[in-house]
Amino acid sequence: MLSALIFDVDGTLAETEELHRIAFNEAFAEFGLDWYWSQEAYRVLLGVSGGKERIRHFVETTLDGQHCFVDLDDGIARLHGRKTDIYTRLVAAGRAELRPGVRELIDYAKANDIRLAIATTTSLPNVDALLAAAYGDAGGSIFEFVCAGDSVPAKKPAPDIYLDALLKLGLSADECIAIEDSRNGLLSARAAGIPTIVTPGIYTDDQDFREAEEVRPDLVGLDIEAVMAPVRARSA
Ligand code: XBP
Ligand code: MG
Repeated sequence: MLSALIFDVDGTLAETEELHRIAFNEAFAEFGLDWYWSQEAYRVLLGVSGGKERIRHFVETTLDGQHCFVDLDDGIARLHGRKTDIYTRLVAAGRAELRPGVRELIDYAKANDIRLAIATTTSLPNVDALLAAAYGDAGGSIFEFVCAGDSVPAKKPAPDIYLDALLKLGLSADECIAIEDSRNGLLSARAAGIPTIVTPGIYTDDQDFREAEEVRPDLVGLDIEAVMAPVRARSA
């Protein structure tokens, strides 16, 4: 019995990673840093989940540990905080739209008593901004639980954020379906035992999704019950 859909956010609910990249570069410029993440570089950097972790990885690898901050942790925190402000402003200005089929699938779930949750690496203000842009004042009530960012010890591909969603929902993994866009997200959901549908995004279209129940260009026309049939047969 399908009891819940657990959505990823970036690249899944909406194609947002290009906005994140723009926000990172604007924050770098505001801080007077000569850092710039091209689309090509960002595709590689997205292998590291979490904006703060991604900045640290960039410093430790591309910059060989060289930076101008007196305290790197503090510098990353301030830089990422500014990036989040810039990103949420871009989303509030209407620069992010739900991907094709997302709104209809959410409507179907609500009409058929399928519960809804979010499991994302991104920061909570980013989720709030996207849901407000997509649903207005109702944005805060679309998903029963929003599990996001630093609320768990380890980010994707670790299972932590999906295990947190299962715990909050009070459901077992085989009662749910996860919807993701990236290999990190797929591995995270699968490590939590959750069957997963993947809709690759512009930055993840070259990744390996062999562990997915289904890989599709978008969610238009998705028959979610049909996806669950083989899952139910396996767990019968
Ligand atoms: C994708 C991520 C996030 C975003 C940037 O999250 O890895 O880090 O790239 O957001 P999702 P932050 O799990 O929704 O695909 O800078 O707030 O981390
Ligand atoms: Mg994603």
